[in-house]
This record gives sequence, structure tokens and C-alpha cells, in this order.
Amino acid sequence: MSMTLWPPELADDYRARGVWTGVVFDDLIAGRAADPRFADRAAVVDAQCSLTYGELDDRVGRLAAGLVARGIDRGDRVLLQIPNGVPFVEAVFALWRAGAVPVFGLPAHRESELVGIAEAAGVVAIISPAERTDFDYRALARAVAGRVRSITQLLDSDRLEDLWAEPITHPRADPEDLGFLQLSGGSTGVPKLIPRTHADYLYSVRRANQVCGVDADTVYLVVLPAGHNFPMSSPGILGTLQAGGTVVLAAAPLPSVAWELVQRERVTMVGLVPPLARLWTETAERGTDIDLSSLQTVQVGGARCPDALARRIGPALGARLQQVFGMAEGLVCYTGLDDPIDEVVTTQGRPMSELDQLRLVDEDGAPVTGGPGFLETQGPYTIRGYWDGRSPESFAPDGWYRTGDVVEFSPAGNLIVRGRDADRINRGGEKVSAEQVEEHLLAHPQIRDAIVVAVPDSYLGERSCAYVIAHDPAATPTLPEIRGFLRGAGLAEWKLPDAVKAVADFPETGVGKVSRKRLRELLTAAGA
Ligand code: J2J
Repeated sequence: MSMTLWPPELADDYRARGVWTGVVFDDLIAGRAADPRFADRAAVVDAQCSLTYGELDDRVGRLAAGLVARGIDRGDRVLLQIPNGVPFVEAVFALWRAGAVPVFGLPAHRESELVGIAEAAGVVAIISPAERTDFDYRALARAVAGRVRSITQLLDSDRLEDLWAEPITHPRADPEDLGFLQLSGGSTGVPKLIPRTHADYLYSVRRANQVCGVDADTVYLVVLPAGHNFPMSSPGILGTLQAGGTVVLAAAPLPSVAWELVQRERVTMVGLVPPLARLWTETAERGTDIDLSSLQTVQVGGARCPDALARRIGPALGARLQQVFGMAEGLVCYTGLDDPIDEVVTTQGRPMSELDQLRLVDEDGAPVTGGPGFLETQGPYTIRGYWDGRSPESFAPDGWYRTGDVVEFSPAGNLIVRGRDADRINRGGEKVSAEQVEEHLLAHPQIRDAIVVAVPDSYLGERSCAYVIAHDPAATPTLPEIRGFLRGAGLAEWKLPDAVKAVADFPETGVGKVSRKRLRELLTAAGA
């Protein structure tokens, strides 16, 4: 179990500059609770419950002691699958206080993904809701535990109090140690886990707060899955807590659910993916009785926001737009709060740190001047490798991260995202690895070969289409059959193909060995 560290000379530079500090995640809560100016301010709120910094700190202390009493040791990895709500924040900070390592599963992950994550991370426990009417998370956790031997405990995120013990003193974490693992959106059957340290991540959070103007008056609404990097840190949950503001968690991102919370809690900031930004914008344009006047900043990121939509968001929601182009591997770019509106609606911003280094290369890794080109990056909060050195081809020989994104620069120096390599589909912010879906399709008895590609979609930006060669063309499985098959194989709903096309053969790739990557490119270029 290992992570790839930064080269020593870079690490020394980041320390010397005060970019990596001695602060650890637990300090965010413990520090605020100990400060009389903040102890009684609201820290986390959901539809049912509200906790001050003091209350959150107290509950985190009891839960952390309870976790230790149950044998969760320092460095142990614990998989979380907790829907948005106050318990998510309590569980994460309790694990940090206990010295354990949260592994961020998403509520939409299913057995295949969770087993892959749990095995790759060697998790010892799963924390998820035991009794929910919308989905049986406990049955899923049991199925995963039945397949992954390291898991010894299933804990209920809806009854965290049952785990409490009298608070104890915990040793302090090392700021440059592993803080948590996140799952890369490009993960194949073998998941790519992203190791982040306290020091690198907290630097990104502090920078995000500066760029986004987050302070103690910020009320940030979480509508995207809380374990995702965007709502976690851009500036998200951690940025808001670090500034002493209030985090509000919505159970669902729909205006019908989330807007009540905007009105009730006087939310000032929210992060959305483009399809949600469209839904919020169109709903507001039709007129609403709900008071959204507290909104100051609406962020859009995760996938390319069409310029025409970007232009409507601010006026419709009575807030300023901020585009965010980020990745859980590190680099995050923001448009400036004072950028001219044309720059804000047509670009995806610029790196938040002057220590972020960017370069553009062609398909063979040769430098490209001007652009567009494939973006590679290194910096004080961008990882140098996946957990256990998986997928080394995602990093250049000198350790820079290959984002796979095709970008160019605006005259003002902001990035414009033009596309990305064909192996990953971006379904409205939710990433689909073509290879992962293909692997599962090939297990279908009627399917001889399959290629999954992106096709344009007016709502999602992209959706997925599976090109399928059947053993017997007359017996090509239908779309519902294929979706049912993949669902049964334990794949998350967003990865199931949106369309299926039966074909007799794939186009020639022009290379001796059939390159799946090239095939995806050809089929994508053919307009799918
Ligand atoms: C085009 N593509 C984008 C954008 C991400 C903040 C915001 C988003 C993420 C995220 C994140 C895009 N326009 N504005 O972690 O902290 C695509 C790119 C990128 C990939 C990363 C954050 N914003 N993308 O989306 O790890 O292809 O992170 O490489 O899920 O999403 O996906 P992910």
C-alpha cells in the first residue's frame, strides 16, 4: 500500500514557501470549536438538523473515540457510502480525528465498483445507512463485505450515536501523510485511487477560499455527492469550514428540494454540474416564489458548460457565475470573480496557484505551442501517481499528470476546454471509462465485441453509445437487455449505455494490432 511522493526538491520548496503547513484536517473543526468567536456558529446543516462548531467538535470527539474502541486503528482505510447530510461530515471528521483514512465511495456506486475500491484500498469497515427506503445500502455493504476479506465491520451512518464513547486524546496526524482516498472518474475495472495528503489538500482549500472570496459569512450548499472533489474542496465543504462559514447539505440537487434550503439558510454559494445549472436556470426563468436572493456565486464545473447556457445562469439566478475546471487528481482552475463577463462565460478559468505548472503536448507527448493540445500539469496539490502505482501511463516520465483534456488559452490567458481523449465519456460531470463498460459487455454471452463511445447530447453534453458485434446478428441484445445485464453486474446507473448500435464490424484502425483507443476515436469522429 503506497503513494508516490513529490520529488524532494519540489517538496522542500513547497514547505519553504509555507504552501504545505503543519495543519491537518482535524484542526478545521477542533480549532474553530476552541475559538469563542466561532464555537456557537452554525457549522453544518441539513433538512433535519443543525450543528454549531462546538457541537460538531463534541460529536466528532465521541465518534472518534467510539471508532477507536471498535478497533479502527491509525492508518486504517474505511469506505464511506453516505448520502448528503450532516452524518457525512461527522463520519469523515471522526475518522480523521481517529487517524483513519476515509475512502470516498459515492451513493450511486454499486457492488462492482465498491468491491474494486474496497479491495484496492484494503478497507476494514464500511459506513453507510442501514435502513433507507430509497435504496438498500446495507444489503449492498453486506454483499461487498462478503467478497472483500479485509472488511470486518459494517457501521450505520444513520445511528452514529450508537458508536459513541467517552472522548480520548488522539495522536496528531502527520500533515504529509495520506489523508484520504478518492476514486478517479477514469477508473476501469481496477480502480484508480487518488491519494491526497492533509498538507497538499489543505493548501488547495486555502487557495480556493482566496480565489472564491469565501469567509465566515459564506453559506455553501452541497448538492453534488459530498464525497466528490468539487463539493469537497472547490472550495466546498472543507473551504467553508476552514473559513468558519456554514455548510448546508441537500438530500437532492433538484430545485424542488434544494431551493427550500437556499431560502431557509440564506445560501450564498453553490457548485453545480452543467445539466443541473440548466435545470436551475430554466426553472428560475419560468419564475419561482422561492427567495433565492441570498445567492451570490453559482459555480459550474465537472464538464464543459456551453457558452450560451453560461450566459443565462447569472441573470436567471441573480448571482455571479464562476466556471470551475478541476480534477480529483489535483489541478483546479477558476474564472475570477471580477473577470469580464465574456471571459467568465467562454472560458474555464486559470490555475488557482502560481505554483501550478501547465504544458500542452500532442498525442505522442511532444510539446505543442499555442494550442489546442493535451494538458499536463504538476504542482503542490497534484498527485504524482495513483495509489499503489496503478495506471502509470497516466503520468509522464517526469511525473507530470496527464489530464487527458484538450485545451487552449484565451488571449487573456484563461483555459478553454476543447475536448478530451476518447477513452473517457463525460456524462454531465459523471465520468464513464469506456474500457470499464466494454469489459463488462464482453462478459455477455451474445456479444463478440463492443466499443463504447461518447455521442453529443443537448442536456448532458455527452452520453454513451455501445457499438456491439453479436455472435449472431439476429440475436443482438436490445438496449434494455444490455442495461439490465450491466446493472446486474453491479455497475452504477450512470455508466449504463444510453444507446446501442448493432454493427457487423469495426472500422479499420490502420494499425496492425486493433487499438481500442483508436477505434473509439474513429467511431467518435464518425459522429457515432
Ligand atoms: C470541461 N471539463 C471539465 C469543466 C472538469 C472542481 C470541478 C470539477 C471537478 C471534476 C473537480 C470541467 N469543463 N469546467 O474535481 O475540484 C472534466 C475534465 C477533467 C475531469 C475531472 C473539482 N471540469 N472537467 O470534475 O475528477 O475532463 O473532477 O479532467 O470528477 O472532468 O473529473 P473529476
